[in-house]
This record gives sequence, structure tokens and C-alpha cells, in this order.
Amino acid sequence: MSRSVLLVPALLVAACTTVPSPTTTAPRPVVSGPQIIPAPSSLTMGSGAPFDLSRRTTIVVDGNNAEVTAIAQAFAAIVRPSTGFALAILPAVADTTASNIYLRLAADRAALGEEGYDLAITRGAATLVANRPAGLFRGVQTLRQLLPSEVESDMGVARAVWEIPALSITDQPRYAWRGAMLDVSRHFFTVDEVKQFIDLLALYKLNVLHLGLTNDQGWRIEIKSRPKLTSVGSTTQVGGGPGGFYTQLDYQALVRYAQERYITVVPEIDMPSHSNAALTAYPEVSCSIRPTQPYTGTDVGWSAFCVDKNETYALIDDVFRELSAITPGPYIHIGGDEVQALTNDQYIRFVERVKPIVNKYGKKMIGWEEITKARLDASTLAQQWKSDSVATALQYGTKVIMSPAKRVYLDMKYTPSTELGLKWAAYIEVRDAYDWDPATYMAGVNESNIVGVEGALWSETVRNITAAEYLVMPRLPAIAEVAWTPQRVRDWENFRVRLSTHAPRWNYLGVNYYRSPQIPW
Ligand code: TNX
Repeated sequence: MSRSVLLVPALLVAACTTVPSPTTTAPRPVVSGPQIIPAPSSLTMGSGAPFDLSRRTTIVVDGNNAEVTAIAQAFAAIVRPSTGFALAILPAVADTTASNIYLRLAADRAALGEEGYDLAITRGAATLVANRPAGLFRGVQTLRQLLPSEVESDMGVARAVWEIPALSITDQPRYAWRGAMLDVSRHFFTVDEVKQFIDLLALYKLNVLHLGLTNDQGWRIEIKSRPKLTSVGSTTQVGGGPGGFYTQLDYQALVRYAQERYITVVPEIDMPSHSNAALTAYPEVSCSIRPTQPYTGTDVGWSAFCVDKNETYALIDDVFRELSAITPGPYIHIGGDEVQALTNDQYIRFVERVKPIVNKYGKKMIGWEEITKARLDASTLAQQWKSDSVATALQYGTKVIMSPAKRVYLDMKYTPSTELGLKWAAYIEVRDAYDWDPATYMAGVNESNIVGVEGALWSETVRNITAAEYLVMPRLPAIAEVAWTPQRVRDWENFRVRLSTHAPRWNYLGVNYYRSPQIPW
């Protein structure tokens, strides 16, 4: 016998009791049942005995597939330090009387798509089935969130039982593109910091890391044929700090780390504006006769590549050739935003000359919404951020990434009194980031035009990963649910209570976060 729950708030917020909270007298709602973020598309509670993770548990990799084994290892690496259990990974079960975990790729489950999965939890087995490895990886994040928060601890935890209630889940994402952008130009982030950022994406089933690698303040990626881009262009940042850059090996290590979590890295080289660092390194791509200086301020739109010089396209060709060779993902982002130093005609000419260079190296082009002034095509993605101008590109079959600044700009302040961040677009509390529907946000752009949703962390005020976490958490899980969970399943009241139960996980993980008064922590 099982009880069907379509994550309807009234059912999930089942036991709404009042527990005194240490800091406020407001009632603290309690959710019983699974606290998964993003909420799965369908979940049915079972009535049998719970799964009991124990020292006798085996992780069974069906078919002995190497990629699935790697996913099992990643799961075991999370669970072993806290539980102290060995969690052997084997092709067949060792102890049939234990609660065992089964990971299986099933070619006949095509309906689950690239990232969907089925998870069935009973006393004897936690069985995860997917059509593709990425689906198993996403399902493992669900399994992880179903275990007690202490599972995130990297020291041994004295807990008598590690149970998961009987249930079954069938889950797949609403959107194929669920991203977060990190601007490593305004302030530089080390490889280890970016890995910490990727870890948060993985926990919440995001699948795109958009890296803003260049801007006026710094060029952050080694281009071997153009050494001055980094030797000259990387040496500062906003406020005048030392800056920095990734060698191609560093970048490839980041790409691999993301790949292991089924996350695609999308590199952005911002042009024709936001290009002062490149102009300083190679003055021949500037129209100015005066030498360009390194820039440590925060104004935008004033710099530009010289759009009618061949030298400009020779440099761009070198950059995209090398970047394409170290980027396995299908996309290169050309920026294209906030150009004040060029006429409309110059801008359009530039974009239409750069696009074939991107395509020549086997990549598809993405640009911020301004690129829709140019003639595009169905392979191109336009990233909406401030207006409804992307609607004009739908005629070419161009698809849209939704990043409305008022909802998902992670660099906006939460409130007038919170630390860090800008405020030009809006104050964005957790509810603002959560409570909107991408399909109805913009007139003329509907569900079929949208590939997905991406939050953006511009780093003018963000100096390190601790600051980044403060702005990202807990808005990133909110955006992850916007992008993953069907609209009919989403509900703010339910989300905010679920979100509150994730704070102990962040504490174990050492992740900083904003204690929003909207969340019943
Ligand atoms: C606008 S959004 C920008 C960035 C800034 C950001 C600050 C966009 C495409 N461009 O250059 O960093 O605002 O919020």
C-alpha cells in the first residue's frame, strides 16, 4: 500500500506544529517527510519499513559499468567519512539481508531523458535507475538529501541509525539548462574556490557553470599564442588587488571537476565592450591612439574592440581556437552586453563577424540579449537579463536562457541593510528569486522558446568564496527549483520550510549563507 503525494504543500507540510524558536516567538513550521531541493516532479510515500544504511550495506553497480562505478564512488566518498561505513562497491550484492543500494542504467527507460531517474526505497533496497549516467548522478543527490544532514560531515558522527523512509520518486528536470554564472574577472577566484562553487551547483542538480573569464578589470585565461593577455591583462582586479588567471591546465582541471558532476562549463569572453584588459595587452585591437591603462573601477560600457580592424578578428580567432580546444562543451559565450562606445551598425557588424569564428571551431554562440540586434540562427542562444528584446530573435529559431536581473542576479542585495552586492536591478529576497514562472515572465516568450534558467553572480563586490556563498545561499537552491521542478509542483510556503532544513547541511559543509528572515530556520 502506498500513498500518492504530488508534493502538494498541504500534504508535505503535514505536521504543522509550533516549536519555540531560540531567536523569535513566531511559530516554526515543521515539515515531515522528504526535504528534497529541487522538489522532484513526483513522489509517492510508501508504508513499509525504512531503508537502513549500515556497515553491511553494499553499493551494487549493475553491469559493472565504469562510469556508473565512478558515480557510486562519488556517493560513497560523501557518505563514508560521517557514517564510518565501508560501503563496498561491487557488481553483485554481498549481504542479501542488509539494506543495499543499487545503481542501474536502463536503456529501455528513454522517457527519463538525459537527466531523469527513478528511485525506489524499501527496507531491502534503494534502487536508482536512469536512462543515462547524468540521471544516476542527479538521483544520487536525491539519495544524499534523503539521508540525515549529518551525512555531510567530514568527521565521524555518532548516530545510531541512518534511515530513509520507504518511498518512490520519478523525477526529471523541467529545463535542460540550469546554470549559474560566476564572474572571475571583477575579482579573481582560485581553482579551489571555483570547485567549492561547483560543489553547490552539483548538490542542487544544476548542470551549467558559466564562467565570466574576461572583463575590463582582468583577463583570466591563458591563451598561448597571445601571452600578454595574461602577463599584462590579468594583473589587477576591482579595487586594485593582484588579480590572477587560470593556466590552460588549471582551466582543464576545472572542466574535469565539473564534468565529473555532469556540469558543462561555458566560458565567456566578453566583447566588444568589457574588453579593456585585452586592449591594454594588445593596443592594436583598440581604435584609440592613446595607450589603454589597467582598470580597477566598476563602470561599464565604455571600452570596445576596434570593430573595423582585421587585428581585432585575428586576436578573437586565436582566443576562440585555443579556448575551443580545451572546452569540451558545445558553447562559447561572447558576452555582447552593455556597449556604449559603438553605433548600432558597428555592433551588428561585429557580432555577425564573430559568430562564424565561434562556429568555425565547432562551437555554438551564446550572447547576452543585446546580440539579438544581429541576424542569428537556431544554434545560437540569447541570454535575457533586462528587457524583452530577446523576443525579436525568436524568428531565427534562437532559444532563450532566462536570467532576469530582478529575480536571479545573485549579486543584488537581499535588502537595503544586507552586506555586499549591488542594487541597480532590485533587492532580491529569497522569495523574489523563487516565486516566478519563466514561461510567463516575458510577453512573446513561452515555454518552448526557453532552454532554461541561469543565476548570475557578478563579482564587483564579491572578493572571495565566503562572500560568494553569502550572496548565493540560499538563492541558488531557489533558482535550482525554478529550473528543475514543474511549476504545478512548486509552492513558496512549502519551499521555505524545506529550505530551512538544509541549513544544517550547509553548516556541516562549511558553507556560508544569509539568514533570511523569510525562512523559518
Ligand atoms: C550588468 S548583466 C552587467 C555586468 C555587471 C552587472 C552588475 C550584464 C550582461 N552586464 O557587467 O557586472 O550588471 O550587476
